[in-house]
Amino acid sequence: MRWVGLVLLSTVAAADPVLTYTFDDEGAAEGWNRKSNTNVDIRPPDPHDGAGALRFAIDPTEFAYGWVHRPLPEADLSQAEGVHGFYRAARGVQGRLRLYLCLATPDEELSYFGGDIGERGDSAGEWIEFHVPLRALAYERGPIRALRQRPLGSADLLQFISSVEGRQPISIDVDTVSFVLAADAAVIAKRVRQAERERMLLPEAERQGAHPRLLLTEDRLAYYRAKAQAGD
Ligand SMILES: [Ca+2]
Repeated sequence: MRWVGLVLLSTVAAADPVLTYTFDDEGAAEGWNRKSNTNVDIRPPDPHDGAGALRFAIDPTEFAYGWVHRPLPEADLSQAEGVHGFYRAARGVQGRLRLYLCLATPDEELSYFGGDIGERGDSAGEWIEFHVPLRALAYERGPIRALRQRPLGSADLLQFISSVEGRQPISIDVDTVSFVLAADAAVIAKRVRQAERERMLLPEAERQGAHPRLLLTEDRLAYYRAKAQAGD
């Protein structure tokens, strides 16, 4: 029984995120590098939590995308299951928000592993919870071809990148970004999927995203309503 107790304690301890960016400290913008057409601000109104959030504003005049990134801190991320957080974009703003881990190799180019956070149009000015499993990050380029080939370290980067549709500058807020362990990731992922389904069930007039959605025929609508009620 003692062994079981130790396992349970270990499970409880695992409930804390490995690492969290709250963006609440005065110096929270430091360390975030940005593309030339992207600006960073950590004091947008109404952060998701605490005193600040990370706002990055992209001017699409020259490039139809922008990004911010920063080196990872010295932390053991070997047990991290995914990246959890919240994002927000103004109503009517379309485009795809993505997350990258950029792995450094001395004297070589970075290796990029990317995955979707979500459609900005889904936000419509509200905070949207996201979870990107690390196993869902796909290799794009660079000498390191597998994310778990070596431990993540402080030479590696966490990057947020977004495309911009149209010619008007846009801004995106992210807040409370954590590397989470498997015990939390399962609960979070279920909650995020539930919220996605609820957004799909919104009447057409309330939907903001321009991306192709499920064709909600009557039988599919019934299926997704049943799934939403089941909490799956
Ligand atoms: Ca915050």
